[in-house]
Amino acid sequence: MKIAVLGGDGFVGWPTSLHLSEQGHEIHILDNLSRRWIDTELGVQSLTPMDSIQERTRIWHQETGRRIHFHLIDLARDYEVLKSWLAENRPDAIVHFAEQRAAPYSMKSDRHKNYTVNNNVNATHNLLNAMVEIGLDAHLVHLGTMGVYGYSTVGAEIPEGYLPVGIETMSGETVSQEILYPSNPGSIYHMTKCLDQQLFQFYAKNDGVRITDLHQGIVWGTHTEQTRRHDQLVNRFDYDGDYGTVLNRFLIQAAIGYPLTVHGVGGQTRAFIHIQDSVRCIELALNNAPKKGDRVKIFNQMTETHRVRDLAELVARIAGGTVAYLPNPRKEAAENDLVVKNDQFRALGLNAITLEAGLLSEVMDVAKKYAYRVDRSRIPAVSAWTKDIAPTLEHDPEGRRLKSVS
Ligand code: USQ
Repeated sequence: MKIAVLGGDGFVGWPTSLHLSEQGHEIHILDNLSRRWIDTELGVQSLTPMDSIQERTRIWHQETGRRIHFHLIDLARDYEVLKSWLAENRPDAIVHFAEQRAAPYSMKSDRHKNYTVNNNVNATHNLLNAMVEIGLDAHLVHLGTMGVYGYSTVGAEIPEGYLPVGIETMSGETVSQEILYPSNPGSIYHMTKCLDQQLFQFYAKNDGVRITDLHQGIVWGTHTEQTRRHDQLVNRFDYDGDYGTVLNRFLIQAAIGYPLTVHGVGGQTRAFIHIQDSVRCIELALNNAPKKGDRVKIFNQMTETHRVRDLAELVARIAGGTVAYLPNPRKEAAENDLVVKNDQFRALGLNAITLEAGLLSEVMDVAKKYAYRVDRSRIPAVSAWTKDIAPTLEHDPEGRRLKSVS
C-alpha cells in the first residue's frame, strides 16, 4: 500500500513509519516538525539523541534499501497544500498522528489551550474535508486516546467505542441502540480527541469515509525492532513535566536517583501499551479496514491497566529509588478503577509485551544509557489545571523552590 503517515516524525509516528516500511509499504511522512519546535519552546530535548527527519530517513535507506519520503506540510494551516498533495499522491491509507498530544502542555496557559484546539481540530477537519473534496477513498486510521472515555469508576467494562443503551419510547416500549460512549475529557488535549470523534461520525455517515479510531492508552518504552537497527534510528523519549508520560518518567527518575513523582496519592488507574505493540496494532488496523458505508470502527489500543502508585513501587523495586507523593497539578479523581475491553486486537492476534517483563531492559538500555543527558530542572510537572492549583506546585520533589509555575 501507499501510506501517508501524518505526524510521522513523532514518538509513535516514527516507529510506525519504520515498521510499515519494513512490511513493504510505500511510506510518505507528512509533518510540520512542530514537536521539535515545542522542545525548543520548552527548553527540553529528547533523552535519546535524535537526528533530523532527513537524516533518519537517509539512515533507514542505507540500512534497508527502503525509502521513506518526507514532506514538510502543516495540516492545520496549509489546507490547499495538503489537498494538492493528497490529490497528486492518492494514498491507499492514511495514518493520522498529527496532533499536539500532551495534556499538561494543553493546560499550560490560554495560549496553549488555543494552540491545541486550533491545531488538532483543524488538522483532523482539513484532512477529512480534503479527502471528500478530491474523492479519495483511503482508509483513515486515527490515533485517538483512552482519555475520551474519562476514567470514572462505573463498575462496568469500557466497551470499544459504542455503548448499548435501552431507550424508553413514548409508547412505553424499550428500544435498544448503540451510541458513542459518552465522552468525558480530563484536559483540553483530551477534549480535542472527543471533538475528533464527532467529526469522524459525521464524515463516515455523510460521505462514507472509511475510518478506524484507535483509543490508545499510555505508551511506554522506547525501542521497536526497527529503531534498534541503528543508533541514528532511535526513537524519541520524553521525560519532562509536560511531555514525559508517567511510566517513562518513573524509569528515568529511578535511573538518575530522583524521587519518583507520584501525583496526589497515586490512585489513578490508567491503561498502558508498549510502543512495539502500539505499532503492531496500527498494522493490524490497516489490514482490517472498514467497508464504505460502515460506521467508524473503534478499537481500544491498550494491553493492561495499572494504578500509578503501584507502578512507582514496581519501578522503585526493580531499579531502586524512593517515591515522592506530590501535590497533583491536575484536576482528576484521587482514585479510580478502570476495566477495559480490548477483544478486537486480541482476536486479530495481538500478543502483548507485559510490563513486568519489559521494564528492566528499558531501564538498562535507555534510562541508564542516556541518564547523562537529563536536565533535572525540567522534571517537575508545573502546568496546573486551574489557577488555584498553581500555588501548590512551588517546590520540586527535592525541596528546591521552582522559579515559575506558569
Ligand atoms: N502522573 C503522575 N506522575 C507523573 C506524571 C503523571 O502521577 O510524573 C499521573 C497523572 O496525574 C495521571 C497519570 O499519571 O493521573 C497519567 O499521566 P500521563 O502524563 O502519563 O498521561 P496523560 O496525560 O493521560 O497522556 C498520555 C499521552 C496522551 C495519551 C494518553 C492516553 O500524553 O497523548 O492520549 O496518555 S490516556 O491516559 O489513556 O488517556
